[in-house]
Amino acid sequence: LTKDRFPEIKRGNYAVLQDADVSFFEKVLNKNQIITDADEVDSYNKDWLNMVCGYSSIVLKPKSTEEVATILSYCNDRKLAVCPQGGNTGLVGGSVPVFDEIIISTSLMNKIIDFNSLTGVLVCQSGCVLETLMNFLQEQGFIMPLDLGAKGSCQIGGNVATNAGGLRLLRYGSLHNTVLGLQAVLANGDILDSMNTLKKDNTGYHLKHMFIGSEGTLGLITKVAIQCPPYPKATYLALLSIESYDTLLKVYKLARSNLAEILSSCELMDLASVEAAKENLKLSCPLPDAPFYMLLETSGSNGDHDEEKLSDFLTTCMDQNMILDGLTLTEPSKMRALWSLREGISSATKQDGYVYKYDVSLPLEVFYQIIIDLKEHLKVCSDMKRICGYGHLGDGNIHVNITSAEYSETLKEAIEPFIFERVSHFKGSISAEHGIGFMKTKYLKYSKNKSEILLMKNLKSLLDPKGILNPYKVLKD
Ligand code: FAD
Ligand code: 2HG
Ligand code: ZN
Repeated sequence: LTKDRFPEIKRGNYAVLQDADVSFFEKVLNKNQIITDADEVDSYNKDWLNMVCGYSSIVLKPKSTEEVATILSYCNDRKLAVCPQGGNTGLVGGSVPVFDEIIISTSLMNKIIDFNSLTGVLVCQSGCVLETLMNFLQEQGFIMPLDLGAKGSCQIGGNVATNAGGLRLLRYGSLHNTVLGLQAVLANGDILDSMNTLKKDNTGYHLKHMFIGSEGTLGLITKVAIQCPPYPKATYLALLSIESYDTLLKVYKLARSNLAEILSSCELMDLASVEAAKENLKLSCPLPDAPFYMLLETSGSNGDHDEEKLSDFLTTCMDQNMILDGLTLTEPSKMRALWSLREGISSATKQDGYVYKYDVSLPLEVFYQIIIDLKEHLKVCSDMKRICGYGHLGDGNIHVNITSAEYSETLKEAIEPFIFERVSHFKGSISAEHGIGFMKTKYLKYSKNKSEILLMKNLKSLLDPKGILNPYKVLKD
C-alpha cells in the first residue's frame, strides 16, 4: 500500500465515505455503475506499474457529463476526495488513489458523438479507448493525431489529461495543438463547456490548455473535440543500426533534411532495450545486435515520391558509412511487428521484476549522455539488473528504464535525485510526456521555478478550493 511505501505522505483532512454517501450515489447512478466489491475495486486501486496502491472502497462509473457534475458537486460539499481514472495506464501513479479517494472511472463514457469528414474533427466522450477511435477513423479515411503503446487500454480523456505524446508527435504536434475544444466538470460540479471545433479562435484566454496535461487536478474532462489528419496513402518503416551516438545524430540530421515533410516518426532504441524485448517478450529484431537502432517512419500521399526520398536518404547513409545495417518495410504485418518491438519495451522492462521509469527531455547533443552518466553512477549498485535508453529521438524525449528483481530502496535512492540533477544541469525537463502524477511531485522544482509553482498553486485553489480533485498529485501539499 502507498501509505507503507511512502510514509512521509499524510492523508489530507478529507471526509471518510459513509453509508449515506453510498446511498446518495445509488440514487444518481444505476447498480452497474457502482463497484464496491473489494476484489473488483482492487484493480482500480493499483497502477499499471504496481508502484502505487491506494485503498479506496468505491468506484463510480458515470455515463454522462451531468452524472459527473452531480457526483462532484456532492463530493465537494462533503469534502470527499476523488481520483479521476481513465484506462489506468499512466506511468507516474496519478491515476490511482493514494489513500481512500473515491475513484471516478470514465470507462462508461465511451460514445463517439460526431465526426466531420470534411474537416476531420472528431467529437467524443472522454472514456473512448484510443484504439477504438483509431479503428473508427480508419473506416472514415482518417487517423488519430496520436499513437502510443497503451492504445488498447488508454482513453482519450486520459491522453488529454496527461497531454500524452507518443509516436507521432514529431509530425502532428502535441495535444495542445490538435485538441480544438473540451468539456470539463470542475470540482464544485460546474460544467465548463469549451467544445470549440474551430481551428482558430482567439477570443480571450485559451481555457482548454489549462486542462490539457492537468492530470485530473483541475477538472474532470468529459468530452473532447480533436483534429484528425487524413489516413496517409503511403507508409514506410525503416530500421537502421548505428555504431555510435555521434553518428546517430548525423543520421538524424540527414533524415530531418532529406525526409523532411514525410517523416512521421523518429525513434531510438539502444541495445539493452531491444534485448529486454527479445528476452522478456520473445520478440525478434530483424537486424543483428548493434549499440543503437533508429526507427524511421514516413507517411505521405504519394508512395513513389516517398520511396524515392527514402531510398536517396538510405543510399547517402550507406555511402557515408553512417549505418551498420538497414532495412525498409512496406508490408503492414511486418511494419506492425517492428512497431511491437519498439512499443513492447515498456512492458518488457516491467517483466524484469520492478522498474524505475524516467521520462525526460534533453537537448539532442546530450540526449544519450544521461544513460552513460547513470551507468557510471549505478555501477556499484548490485541490485540493478538492466538500464535501457529508448524513446522519441525526434522530440528530444528519452525514456530511461532501470530494472531490479524486486523493489530496492537502495537503488531508488541511488537514482533519485541524481537523475533529476543531471537533467536540470543539462537544462532538460524531468517529465517530457508522462507527467508528474504522484511519483514526481518532489522533483517538480527541477523543471518549474518558484513563480511558476506559485501560479500553479493559485490556479489550483481557484478551481478546486477544497482540493478534492486528485490530491497528492502534481503539486505537493
Ligand atoms: P489514466 O492512467 O487513467 O490517468 C492518467 C492521469 O490522467 C491521472 O492523473 C488521472 O487522474 C487523469 N485522468 C484520466 N482521465 C481523466 C479525465 N477524463 N479527466 C481528468 N483527468 C483524467 N504516454 C505518453 O505520453 N507517450 C507514450 O508513448 C506512452 N506510451 C505508453 C505505453 C505503455 C505500454 C503504457 C502503459 C503507458 C504509456 N504512456 C505513454 C503513459 C500514459 O500517460 C498514457 O498511456 C495515457 O495518456 C494515459 O491514459 P489513461 O486513459 O490510461 O489515463
Ligand atoms: C513509450 O514511449 C512510452 O514507449 C513508455 O512512453 C515509456 O515505459 C516507458 O518508460
Ligand atoms: Zn514515450
